Amino acid sequence: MKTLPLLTLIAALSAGGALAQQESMGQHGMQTAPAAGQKTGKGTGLIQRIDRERGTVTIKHGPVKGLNMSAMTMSFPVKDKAMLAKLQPLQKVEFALAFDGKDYLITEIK
Ligand SMILES: [Cu+2]
Repeated sequence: MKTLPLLTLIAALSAGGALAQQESMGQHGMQTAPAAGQKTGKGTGLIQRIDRERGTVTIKHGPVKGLNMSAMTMSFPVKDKAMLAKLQPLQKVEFALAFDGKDYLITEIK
């Protein structure tokens, strides 16, 4: 039975290989497909307040198409605090909004 350890090793290696392949495919799928329930929309509005520390911006916005949101004033977190650098209160902006089923996130604002 000298060959048994070798066969066991080959079996383990090929099983590990198949697993690694599955994992990389799974990661690939996660990167390309949007998260379940993810929706996006675009809106325009007027900036009311900017919180550079928290990374949020309060916008008096019109209806947001794609997200079923009517006109209102609300605060949104931004994807990257650096996005707030050039914004000023009372500035008119266009923004892209993502909703993951729970939270809103501004992914683009100008
Ligand atoms: Cu709103």
